[in-house]
Amino acid sequence: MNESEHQARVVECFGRRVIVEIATHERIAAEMFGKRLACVCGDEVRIRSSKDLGDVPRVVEVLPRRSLFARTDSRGRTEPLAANLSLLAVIIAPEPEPDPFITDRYLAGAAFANIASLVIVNKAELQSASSERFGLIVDEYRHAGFDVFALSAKDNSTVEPLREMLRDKATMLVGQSGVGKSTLTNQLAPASARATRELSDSSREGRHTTVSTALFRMPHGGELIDSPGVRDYAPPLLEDATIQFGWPEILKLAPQCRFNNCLHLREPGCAVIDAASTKQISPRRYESYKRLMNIMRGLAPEYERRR
Ligand SMILES: Nc1nc2c(ncn2[C@@H]2O[C@H](COP(=O)(O)OP(=O)(O)O)[C@@H](O)[C@H]2O)c(=O)[nH]1
Ligand SMILES: [Mg+2]
Ligand SMILES: [Zn+2]
Repeated sequence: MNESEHQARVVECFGRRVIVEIATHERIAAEMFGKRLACVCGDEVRIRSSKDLGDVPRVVEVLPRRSLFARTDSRGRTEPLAANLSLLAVIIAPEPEPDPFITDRYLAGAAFANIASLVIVNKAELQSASSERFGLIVDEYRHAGFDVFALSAKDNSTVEPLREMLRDKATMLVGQSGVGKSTLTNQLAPASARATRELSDSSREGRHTTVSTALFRMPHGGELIDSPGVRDYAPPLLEDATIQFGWPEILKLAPQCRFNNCLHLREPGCAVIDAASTKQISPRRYESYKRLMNIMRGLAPEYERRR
């Protein structure tokens, strides 16, 4: 038989069809072998090629993942989004109108998956003209202890410090549609040539919005994954007591609560409730923590029903 096996990296997925990068950095089309095998962008896989002309290489094995970033869909099912990430960069911008609760849940999702995270404030050149509300949102992330990078994806000179930071990391860019993920991808990995959204005047409908998750190499080192915009994000299902691990400022106060199993909801002697009511931590971020707990409790029965 004229067959050979190689290790490869999944850089884009279209259902059963995938694009993989092989050792020469060449990108080739491949197909999943068998119905049970599934992979996501960033996966390390083994592909089997045959020398027969016209035969598409098959992905025959997905290698163990160093990390897996996933979401929960509305039915409580876990949907993997990307594998082997070392950093999740959550982008916010003064426009479109930010929903900080989505950003909170992304940051929490990274923590639950043991992936480092940071906040990128894009379109920084618009910030002075933007609402006071936006400035307060950015401050909340700084106070909660997250790394915050402000830049303008359209202005290469402002991107330089981030480029350094992302070197030798595998980073996924996430955030609401229109915050500038694809624009930043083009700046950091010019070969990616990602389509960015332009609003057409007649309909105000977005054109050229990103439809697939895809991995690119940055010329100075590091890998970057651009992803389609989302309307919402919820992490995979969690126990009540685990949710606080997504809120560093809450986790820090938890040892001061009267009860060591405190969920910071209504318990007496709760240091987190005290801190939120005196604005020592952001009341909105605390609200966000309680919201995620409600979402998780609401999804759990859906999930149980499906088993
Ligand atoms: N003013 C300004 N606009 C930007 C900046 N970065 C991106 N945009 C614009 O924001 C819109 C959405 O960008 P895009 O990269 O498609 O966003 P995505 O949906 O997150 O991938 C496009 O019209 C971009 O030109 C920036 O730094 N400043
Ligand atoms: Mg995009
Ligand atoms: Zn408490």
